[in-house]
Amino acid sequence: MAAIYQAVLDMISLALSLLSAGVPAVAARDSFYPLLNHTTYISNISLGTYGGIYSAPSTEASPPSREDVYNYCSMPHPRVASYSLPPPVANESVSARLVYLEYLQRHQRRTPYNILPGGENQEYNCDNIHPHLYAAASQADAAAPPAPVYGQAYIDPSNPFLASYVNGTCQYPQLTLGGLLDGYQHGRDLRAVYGDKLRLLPSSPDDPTNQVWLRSSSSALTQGSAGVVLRGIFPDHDGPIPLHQQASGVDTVDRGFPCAARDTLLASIQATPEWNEHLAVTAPLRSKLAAMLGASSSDWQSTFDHFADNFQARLCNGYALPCSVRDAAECVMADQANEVFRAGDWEWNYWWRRNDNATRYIQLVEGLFIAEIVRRLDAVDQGTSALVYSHNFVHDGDIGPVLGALGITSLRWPGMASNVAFEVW
Ligand SMILES: *[C@@H]1O[C@H](CO)[C@@H](O)[C@H](O)[C@H]1NC(C)=O
Ligand SMILES: *[C@@H]1O[C@H](CO)[C@@H](O)[C@H](O)[C@H]1NC(C)=O
Ligand SMILES: *[C@@H]1O[C@H](CO)[C@@H](O)[C@H](O)[C@H]1NC(C)=O
Ligand SMILES: *[C@@H]1O[C@H](CO)[C@@H](O)[C@H](O)[C@H]1NC(C)=O
Ligand SMILES: CC(=O)N[C@H]1CO[C@H](CO)[C@@H](O)[C@@H]1O
Repeated sequence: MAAIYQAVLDMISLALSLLSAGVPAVAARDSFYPLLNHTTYISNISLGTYGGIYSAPSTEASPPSREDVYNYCSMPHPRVASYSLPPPVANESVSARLVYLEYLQRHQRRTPYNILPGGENQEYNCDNIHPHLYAAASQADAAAPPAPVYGQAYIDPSNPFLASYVNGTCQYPQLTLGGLLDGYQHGRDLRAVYGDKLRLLPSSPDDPTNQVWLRSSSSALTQGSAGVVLRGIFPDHDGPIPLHQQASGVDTVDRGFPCAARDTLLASIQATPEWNEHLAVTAPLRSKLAAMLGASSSDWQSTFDHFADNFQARLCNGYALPCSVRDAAECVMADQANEVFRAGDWEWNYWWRRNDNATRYIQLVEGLFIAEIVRRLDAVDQGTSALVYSHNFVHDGDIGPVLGALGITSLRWPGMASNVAFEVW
């Protein structure tokens, strides 16, 4: 048992090394972990994106980036070219076989959650992707096979809210074509590593022997990502695949369950002198963006979540940074966006690593989900489980606390498709 846990710990450190950031300008592997423990990281304009990539083509898969580069739009994932065996396996000092993979990933890239309160100066177009939604009787021979309907988003020109919203053919958020193509590549790469090379994955998710467990949050975004990633993993599989979801009112991922203690603790975390210092050093930036984009409400001003989300969604899908709707000459500059992203990184590190109550906060937000993972690992250890592969399609708000729990040195905002692979050898 101890040996297995040691192997799990080894693999956790491998997974962490696969996950995060690098900076060509700063010495490669050190820059994986920016000095996020001080607000000078936010205010120091010369840091730019700290080596991070914030762009991706709109209608093609993201080009693969180096495994140690923080690519917000498409985070590095296991690939045959960069995968390394655990050191004692690689140097043959132990003879071991991979017996279990627990894989977590954030969904792929998408449109924003947060539309600028003053309106958007561009349309979002999602005509090139069809989010399918239909129900079918579980008996294949039932008398009522459904038509494969899909969601075609639009806004009626007479809708009075259009003037201060965003025109186009998307839902917010939704998977984009670029995200779909990235997801397919992600799945193909996992098949190449964990199927072809390490011979762990079965060829089909149909599991009379209960070898495969697939789960998503109750969001269309994670479900759409699952469909395309799983096609990459199971290219020859025909027919439907069960994607497990807990009831959304009590889901243990994506903050699905109500928890007053969690909300109270977050309020106290966001009232400390350090938190207030980060608001003070960003006051000039926040007030410029508020005036330009009509974003002065506390939703937009109390954290960098909304600005970062809005800018990332544009840059990760081939659009430009926003301009004021009233004055087309007044636009968000790259330096401003970079400061927003650095502030976002600082906040994620503060929430999940640095604040005095981070451990308690992780327990309240993610403890139930982490316990589910630990129970699966225990069952594998005790030989009471037939599972060989579990894949969870979740959110940044799940990956962040898991990485905090694992003790990541410093935590940048977990980008699109950021992932953790727990391997049991
Ligand atoms: C931040 O971390 C660095 C490196 O560990 C350390 O030298 C520095 O004192 C820390 N700063 C603060 C404000 O804790
Ligand atoms: C800003 O970052 C640069 C490295 O890019 C560093 O040399 C400089 O000392 C930093 N300035 C401050 C005020 O921290
Ligand atoms: C193999 O690698 C492990 C882990 O790095 C190390 O502890 C061990 O000494 C190595 N064994 C040999 C024979 O090189
Ligand atoms: C919204 O987009 C549609 C389709 O491109 C266009 O016909 C319409 O004029 C646009 N409406 C506004 C208010 O921009
Ligand atoms: C709600 C809670 O647990 N608050 C604690 C956060 O950390 C500070 C400093 O360690 C404690 O004093 C609080 O009680």
